[in-house]
Amino acid sequence: MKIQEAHYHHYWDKGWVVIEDVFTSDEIDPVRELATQMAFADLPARKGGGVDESGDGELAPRKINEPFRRDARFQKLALSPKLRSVIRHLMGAEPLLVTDQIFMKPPRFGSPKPYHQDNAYFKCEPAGEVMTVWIALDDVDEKNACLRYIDESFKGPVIQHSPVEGESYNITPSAELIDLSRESLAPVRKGGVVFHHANSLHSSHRNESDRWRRAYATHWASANVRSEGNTIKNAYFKDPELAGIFDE
Ligand SMILES: O=C(O)CCC(=O)C(=O)O
Repeated sequence: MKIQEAHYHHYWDKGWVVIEDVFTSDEIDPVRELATQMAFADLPARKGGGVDESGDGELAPRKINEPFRRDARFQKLALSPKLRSVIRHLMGAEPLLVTDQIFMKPPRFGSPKPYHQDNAYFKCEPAGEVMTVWIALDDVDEKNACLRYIDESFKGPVIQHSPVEGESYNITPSAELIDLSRESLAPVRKGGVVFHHANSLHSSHRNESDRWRRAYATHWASANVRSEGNTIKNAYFKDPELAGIFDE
């Protein structure tokens, strides 16, 4: 897998880039099946944590935290040499895995993710060596809630975010700080990957289609990165229990 100059320039001009066909269906399918099984297990017990509820009480999976800790199939995909080679090129440093999540939006479900910068949560410096790598497990377009970016927003600092009313797990900047005239959509096919800078403002809408929208998001930093909170202290690459996986 070789990245092109155009990918590199798009990333450093806009703060994000889509690269198609990083993974084949044979590589994605086992991970997608497993993620879906895990997402439906114990759904009622997980209410209030990564589960969406419709007005009439129907439950749907929304998020799985830290799947990498739970199964070798996630480890294989996240640590695949071809993926790490792209991240290394874009970031200009050796990428180390910090954490991961599965984001799920079943058909006609999937609560919106409000605009945010990942670094408002991570509080890492230098931000240019922190990246989110979002692996599409389905074909994703505008109808089934592709990612949306504010172009060039990564060129500024982390702006003030406040909790969203009734959604304490979401923080977002006030509306006047989000220049929607600079919004771009990032559709991507299954097996493609969206890469974004930690300071890029991004969001996604509800899934309005009758298709699934699943993604495996991995978060990376270089060895130079420090965090104000526990992001780096708790990173996978620092965890002695996972050391054997990274040594392989
Ligand atoms: O999948 C989504 O809708 C949100 C993803 C996101 O915010 C992220 O990966 O940083």
